[in-house]
Parts: sequence; C-alpha cells; structure tokens
Amino acid sequence: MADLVITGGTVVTPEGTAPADLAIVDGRIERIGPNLSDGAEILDATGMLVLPGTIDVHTHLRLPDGAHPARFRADTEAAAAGGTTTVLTFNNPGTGISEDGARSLMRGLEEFRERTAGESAIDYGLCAVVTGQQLDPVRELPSLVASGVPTFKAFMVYDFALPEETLLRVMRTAAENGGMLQLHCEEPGIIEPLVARSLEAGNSGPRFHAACRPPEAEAAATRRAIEMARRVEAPLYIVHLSCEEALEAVSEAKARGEPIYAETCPHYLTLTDALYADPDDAEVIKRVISPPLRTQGDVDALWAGLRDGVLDVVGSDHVPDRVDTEKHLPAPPFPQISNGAPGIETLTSVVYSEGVARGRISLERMVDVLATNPARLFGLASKGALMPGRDADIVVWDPDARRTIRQRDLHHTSDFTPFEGRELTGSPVHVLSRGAAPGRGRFVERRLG
Ligand code: DUC
Ligand code: ZN
Ligand code: ZN
Repeated sequence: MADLVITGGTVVTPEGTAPADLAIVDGRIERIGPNLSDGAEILDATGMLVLPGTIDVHTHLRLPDGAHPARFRADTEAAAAGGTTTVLTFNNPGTGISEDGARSLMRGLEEFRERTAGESAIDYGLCAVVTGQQLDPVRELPSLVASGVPTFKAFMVYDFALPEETLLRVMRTAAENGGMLQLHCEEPGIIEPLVARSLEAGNSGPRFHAACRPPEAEAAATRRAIEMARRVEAPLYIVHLSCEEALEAVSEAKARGEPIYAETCPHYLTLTDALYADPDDAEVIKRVISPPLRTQGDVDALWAGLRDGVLDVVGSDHVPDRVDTEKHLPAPPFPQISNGAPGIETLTSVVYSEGVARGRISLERMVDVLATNPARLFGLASKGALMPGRDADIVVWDPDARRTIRQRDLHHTSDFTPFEGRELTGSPVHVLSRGAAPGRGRFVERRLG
C-alpha cells in the first residue's frame, strides 16, 4: 500500500497534462494513473493542479550565525511556503561565510555543509562562487565537482571579478571535469566610467544606479562570455539575464548549436525601470539590483524568450536584504548600496500568475523552466518531474485562487518584497518534500549528466 495518494488532480508529467492519481512510497513517486487510492492516506486534489516542486537554482541564503541562528531555516521555509522544494544557494562574501571559507573553494564547501546541516526545510545544494580573492580556485575545481558541487558562479564585474584569462581556465577546467560555470555578465569597462561621471556630477542617489548599468554593458559582456566559452568548448550558464540585447546573443549562440544556457528572474519579467522615477528613495533602494530593471520592451522580449526556449530557467536571485539593515536609509551613494532583493517565496506565484494565467507561457513550459530544466542543467537527477522513481517533491496548486502579495504575509527574512501589492492568480495549497511536509531537507550532492 502507498504511504499517500494524491487523488482527483490534474497532473503535469513529461508525457502531458491529464487527470490522474499519484501514489507515493518512501518519499518517491511510485505510480501515476487512474484510481490508485488503495486504502492509503488520501490527499484530495480535486480541482487542483499537481506539479513538480520548483527548483530555485539562484539564491543567496545567509548562513546561520550566533546573532541569527534561524535565518537559513526561515528562508528555506519561505521557499517551501511558495512552492519551492529544492533550493541551490551561493556562498559568496556577504552570506556569512568566514574569511577562511571565502579563500578556498573546498574549505568554503566544508564550512557551508557544517553550518547548514539540519538547517534546511527542503533539499538544498551549493553553487560555489569563484572569486579573485581565492588562493588557487582553478586547482580546486575538480575536487569541488567530485564533491557534488558541479556548478559555480563567477563575476565579470565587482572587486571580486575574475580576469578573462582566469575565466577561460575556469570554463575549460569545468568542461574537462563535468562542471559548468554560471556567469554574471556585465562589462566593467562600460559601467565604471559611467559611475565615476555620475558621482562627479553629484548624482549619487539610488536612482542613478540603473543609468550606470545600461543594457549595452550586459549585452557586451554576454557576447564576450559566449565567445570565451566557444574558444574553450565549454558549456556556459548565464545568470539573471535582463535585457533584449543579451537575449539576442544567447539566441544566436543557441542557433549555432552551442551549449549556452540562460536564466532570467521574476523581477525582470514583471517590473520596469519606471520604478526608478519614484521620488521616494526608500522605494527606489528596494530595486537596486544588478543588472537593474529594464524597459517594458525588455520584459516582453524575455517572455518571448521563455516561450521560445531561448531562456532555460527562471530563478529568484533571492537576496535576503532588509531595508533596515543591509540597504540602509538614508541611502548611501549608490555604489555602496547592497545589491539585491528577496524573491524566494514569490517565484512560482509570479511566474504562474504573470506567465500561465495571462497566457504568455503554457503550464508545461512553466514546469520546464521552474523544475525540469533546473534539474537537468544542475545535476539533480531525482528531481524536476513527476515520474515514477523520482522524489515526491510536489506542489498541489489552486489555479483559480486570487490574492495580493503583501510583505506582512511572507515568511522570508527580508523586511520588504519588490512585488508588494501585486495581484495574483493561483496559489500553492500543499507542498510535499520527499512525500512529507517540508522540514527535513538534505544537502544534495549533484552530478551533471
Ligand atoms: N548578482 C547576483 O547574482 N545577485 C545579486 C547581485 C548581483 O550582482
Ligand atoms: Zn550576479
Ligand atoms: Zn544572485
């Protein structure tokens, strides 16, 4: 007998979307088909969609410390509340990693595992961050991949950016050892002079952040990154792609058959740079993110890219900043404002409501970009689809529920949401993590297929 049978719902599987029951045994999906309720415990999903849980591959969770012992757990609980059943997180400086951990990839992994053991409500993994401050990161990459961390991020901007020569070595070493680089593409040669000129002119308020990071800076870096990956015959994953010009670069690479993958985020799919005109700095700093918000034309292009398969994944880019702590008011000059905004709890809701409910993408495409592609690209073989043998990471989703996003209703550790007041269609009703209520997440060692 099954441990639990979800009955009466419309189940989204790789074969299609159809009414079916789903039986769970020992935390895994055992069968999907008609009339499976064999006396087992029943979860009635009549009128609901049954979806694979979202895999959020882009977050910056903060490690628990003495002052905030519960913050890692709280954000993973927030993820689960929103329909996410696996989270991958970066351990970049600023997430609470020690100096020692920040200097070595393997030490960083050990520290991450020690400090997060037993602290996650859902299954989770690490995406390491390769920085210029590490002693010899390229030498450590093969061990990192062998230890279950086959994907890692690097930056083309900021103090900890890697020079092109190192990026090439990282890409090549990743490719030779079953890994993949995730790259933040913005061109410092375009951004830095704009920042200097803006500050000289006295334009240091938060609204000037965006003007100094134009789409050309992202597109030029994206093209350079794709060119580098081609030179060393490496796969490349472009994080948080925000604009039409960068999307074109990815589209052209894909058309040439290159293994280039790209992710966008809910804020780039729903919010525009019109928000930077708000006269209230307290509102503007909530949208100080990199890359910045773009135009409605970019928003429309990104939806088309998701629909057409140019974009592979939507990740939240959750940064659990608070206005009252990391962001600060009155705002410092914009280069000193912490970059990022929360989104771990609203990811599935925003993509469903703005994408599926508004007819911009199909339900099946949403499952692709939130679960199936993340599992495939990030080496989570037991997850990402409702199929016999896979983990029972499941969301029962009410497609007709109506609600409004309010910070006061969220569980994340930020004190704001960039989506405050947004009206939504659709809502998670039940979330299962390996067949049970979220609460006992495990670190997942990943292998790319
Ligand atoms: N890159 C991220 O991935 N997140 C926040 C800020 C940044 O630059
Ligand atoms: Zn980034
Ligand atoms: Zn990020």
